[in-house]
Amino acid sequence: MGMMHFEVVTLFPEMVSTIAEFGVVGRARRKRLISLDFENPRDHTSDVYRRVDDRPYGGGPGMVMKYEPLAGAVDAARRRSPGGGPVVCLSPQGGVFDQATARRYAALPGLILLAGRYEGVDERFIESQVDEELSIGDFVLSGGEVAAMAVIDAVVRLLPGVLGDDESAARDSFMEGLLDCPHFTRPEEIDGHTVPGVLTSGDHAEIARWRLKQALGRTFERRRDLIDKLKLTDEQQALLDDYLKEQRQ
Ligand code: 4G3
Repeated sequence: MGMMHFEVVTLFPEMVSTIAEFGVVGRARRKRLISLDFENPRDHTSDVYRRVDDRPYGGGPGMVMKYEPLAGAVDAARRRSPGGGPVVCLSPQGGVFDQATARRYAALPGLILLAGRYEGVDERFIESQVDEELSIGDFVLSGGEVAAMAVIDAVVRLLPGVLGDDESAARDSFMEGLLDCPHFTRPEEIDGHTVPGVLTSGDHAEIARWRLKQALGRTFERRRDLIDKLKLTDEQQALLDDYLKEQRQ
């Protein structure tokens, strides 16, 4: 089983490297299930000021990342990537990242993530060297680093051997495409708040039905767009109708 290799092209490698120390991603790296390396465009400048950005043609506010330092950095990252992999630029102009994209990336030998700063990247570099532009959501960040970290985390969790059996990201097919059900842990009563009785009943079939019903109800209430994408089975539709009926009582 080949380890997946991540390269991040960034002006702030120390910022991104923190994810490789902690939690699930940290453990995956220590187990050699992934490798993570960085390339700084600043190390691919040839002028005395080590300039990585410049003013935009046409005028206006902000700065644009220069082509040449990015080209040098991405070339170095490609040379280090054993099985290759696409160059993905994190940007608000990209298609929106989702679990399906995470699954597609998890099947690749590697990923080269470009985390831009300033107002963005010279468009000629995107046209000639970038395979995909990707956004983690409709909001603006000061740089692509936090977005790159989100993508790495979501992908690493899907790699074989990364999660243990009880924390496995695999969800049964009934729950796919739905928001998660509510969770509770000890104590059974706290500040007058109790745990739904079904969860302490020991009836595992009834617990599974309750969880699916909650997942359907919460998804309907909070994310109608996700429900509309699904083709509910007769059983799921009945559970959702039950949930909505109980809410109205
Ligand atoms: C513009 C990604 C801004 C162009 C990056 C990079 C938000 C996201 C930036 C560019 C970002 C996101 C840096 N902000 N929603 N800022 O994924 O290439």
